[in-house]
Amino acid sequence: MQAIRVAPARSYNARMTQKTALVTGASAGFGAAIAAKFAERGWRVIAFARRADRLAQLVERFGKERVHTAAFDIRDEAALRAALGALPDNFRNIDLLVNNAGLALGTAKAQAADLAQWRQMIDTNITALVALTRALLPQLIERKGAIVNISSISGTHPYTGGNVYGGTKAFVTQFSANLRVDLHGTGVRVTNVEPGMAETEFTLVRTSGDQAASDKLYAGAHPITPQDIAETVWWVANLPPHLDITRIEVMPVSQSAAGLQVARDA
Ligand code: NDP
Ligand code: 8X3
Repeated sequence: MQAIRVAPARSYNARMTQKTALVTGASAGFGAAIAAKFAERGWRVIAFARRADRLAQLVERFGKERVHTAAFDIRDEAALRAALGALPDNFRNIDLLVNNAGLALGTAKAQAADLAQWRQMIDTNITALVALTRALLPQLIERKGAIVNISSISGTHPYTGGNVYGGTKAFVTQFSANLRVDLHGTGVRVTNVEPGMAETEFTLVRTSGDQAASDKLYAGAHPITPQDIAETVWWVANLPPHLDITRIEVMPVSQSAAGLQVARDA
């Protein structure tokens, strides 16, 4: 009988330490969970967000060799370029970009919405995302890396008060699709993740700190958790290199899309 050959054991960490992920919005919610998951599974992680104290928790947990942080407003393109320029040598070779930083502001209908809030969503969810993506594309191509964009079901399914937030996420969804086409033949993977209702700081931010509104929204809904999305991103980023999950819509079982309405005699 032929002997079965067993490959020499290598630790999980030893296999993965060469890889580096850059995660935006890593101070809370999905981004913090994604950064932690990749760091704990052996990747180097670059964590961007505004709140330095939150980012510092990642360094405390995983150490400076594993996590590098930069605290700045991602809408500030000069600060973004400075943060990229200041990456330590061992964090310079980025294999995965997770464009996660983003927000919804306000729940008012368009006719009552605040234009400044609309601008902030566009500047964060769209303009900053494309600026960072453009800056990293050459090295992602060189390294046959991957991009995971965190979009939203609100980019596909309209709802009252979703107006510009949903518009920004529709942009992200279409940008992901167009990136895939432009990157055809480069080996770079692009995935658009489209989560539904998830309990993070999202609703607190959207309602300017209304904890009761946030609690009420999620009560009894068994929403998506940050861990769920971190596991999804881990899965798409670690598939064999010939596979690209182009889009993935993730909802809690409790949520479904029920669309059309009719105004009679309007
Ligand atoms: P959180 O509010 O918990 O996290 C948002 C993250 O984005 C924070 O780390 C925040 O960091 C960062 N961020 C926001 N604005 C800026 C900025 N100007 N500069 C730098 N960082 C910024 O929300 P989520 O984790 O839920 O959101 C993450 C992504 O997921 C967003 O793009 C959101 O649209 C999307 N999403 C959320 C869903 C949900 O139901 N929760 C569902 C579908 C998609 P800091 O404040 O420290 O700067
Ligand atoms: C967040 C999901 O449905 O609250 O993007 O807009 S939703």
